[in-house]
Amino acid sequence: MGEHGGTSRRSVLKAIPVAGLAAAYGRTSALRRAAPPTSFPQPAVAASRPVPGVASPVLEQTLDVRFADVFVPGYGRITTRTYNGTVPGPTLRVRGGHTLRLTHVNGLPPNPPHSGGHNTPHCPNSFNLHTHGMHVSPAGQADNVLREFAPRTPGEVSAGAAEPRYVSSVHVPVDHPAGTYWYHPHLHGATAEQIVGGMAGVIVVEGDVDEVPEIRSAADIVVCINELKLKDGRVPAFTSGAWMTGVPSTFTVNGVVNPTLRLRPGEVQRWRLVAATAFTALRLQIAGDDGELAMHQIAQDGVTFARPITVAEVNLAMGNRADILVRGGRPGRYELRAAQVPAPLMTIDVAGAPLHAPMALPTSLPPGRPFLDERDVTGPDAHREVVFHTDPGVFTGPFPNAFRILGTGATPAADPGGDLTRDASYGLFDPGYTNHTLRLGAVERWTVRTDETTPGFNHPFHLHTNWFLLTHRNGERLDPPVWHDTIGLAGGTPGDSVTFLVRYEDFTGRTIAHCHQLHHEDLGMMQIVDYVEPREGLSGVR
Ligand SMILES: [Cu+2]
Repeated sequence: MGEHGGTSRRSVLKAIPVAGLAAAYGRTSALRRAAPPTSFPQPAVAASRPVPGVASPVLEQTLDVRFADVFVPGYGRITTRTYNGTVPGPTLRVRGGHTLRLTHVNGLPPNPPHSGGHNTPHCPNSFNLHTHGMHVSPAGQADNVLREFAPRTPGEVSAGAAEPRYVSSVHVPVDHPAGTYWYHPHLHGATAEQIVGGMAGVIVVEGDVDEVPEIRSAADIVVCINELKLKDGRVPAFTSGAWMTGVPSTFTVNGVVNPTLRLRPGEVQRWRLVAATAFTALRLQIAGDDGELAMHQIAQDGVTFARPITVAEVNLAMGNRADILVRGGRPGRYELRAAQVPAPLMTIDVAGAPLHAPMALPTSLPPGRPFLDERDVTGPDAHREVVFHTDPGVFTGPFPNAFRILGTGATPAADPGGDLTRDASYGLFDPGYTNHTLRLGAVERWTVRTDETTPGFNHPFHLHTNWFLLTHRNGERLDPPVWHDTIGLAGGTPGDSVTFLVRYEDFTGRTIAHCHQLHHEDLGMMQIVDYVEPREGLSGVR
């Protein structure tokens, strides 16, 4: 397999200035786009290219995973599990019809022994690949989060065996919406520890929205927000439920604490905001001494809106993305801040000569997905209601809380006649149990509710493989409804709910729905969904 990138290019994967960025784009169409106007850290870029004998272009990239020493400007040197020695990993740019062909090298040490059951953290040195938000196959070698890319065993290390390599091959449908997605490891039991060490990268699907004249002339800037959990320059091992307590989060944008972006008065930039966070939902604003910069949101979770929506704040739960247009106004310093995060995420320096004619904002956009019609939902079988619920003090040992998903399709209790609040199985992840059988072509309504009384326990709901159309929050209709792949539910607000419509399309296979507060997921707040052909499976909801 050809490689362009991978370990040999580690030295360039950091804070590349404009010239380096253009070089990294190489032979792609990206050279047509306006480059960022000043030096601003951007991840390295890997792009698809024609491959002899293959009908459509392929993005070939090695993702080399091992402990690496990384310098985080504004924090210092850290030692952490990385993709290709950088935080975040390289940005992967494809178009509909292309294929991602990724080679994963597992250069991590052997896994420590584990005896605590599958719903406690385990196998921190195994991983896999999730292409978060993308509508691609969840099966085989594609977006299959039930695979495991294991490291060498102690015996293999002693014997000098080669580091294992694993392949992902993800075909992007030709009509895939153009937008912003991301990749990260998703092995149950290891996800949180790996993501808070910086294992995350951005996927850009290029397409129609990029050709809108006002967007084509705007600089295309990745803003990948990582939440690192570091103590003495390392991620502490996930050995107790209180793991994150007392370890402050370090937030970086493209691997730098509070980098500065230059924006000229009148200039419009397109920012691809990615919440590659594990624990913290981000309520984002841009404010300065002399006022705010408006955010003109053009997409949510990779799906372009019908028109830009001007908002004072953008809410990103863990895993969400938003594409926004920002136009430089009054000169001065502004900060991108998230509520509840004490330090600014990045600084915006509006400076320089004003543009002779301010750049325009588009008035309409090519919508990424059509809306679903609620009239397609018929019958009581089309409604699933799931509930995020925590029971404290259920287990002895370092992980006492039971993080459950109850309601439709809940994992059965070990003792159905007993005290369900103390049950060791009820509503907890069981990889052998199918919580939801979802038939292709069906349109269903889900309501996801939280019982959560603890403010710190927010529970973003994430469904793999298919977007859903959020129609209601707490029973109130959204106008317009918005496509998501992840939707936040705050802790401390028991009774809060979201309602969405979803049509299961194109791909069969077993995958998952889960809470995207990632230590909850590792502890069992996850379900198996099985996408099946229409004639398979039981009729109705299960
Ligand atoms: Cu949760």
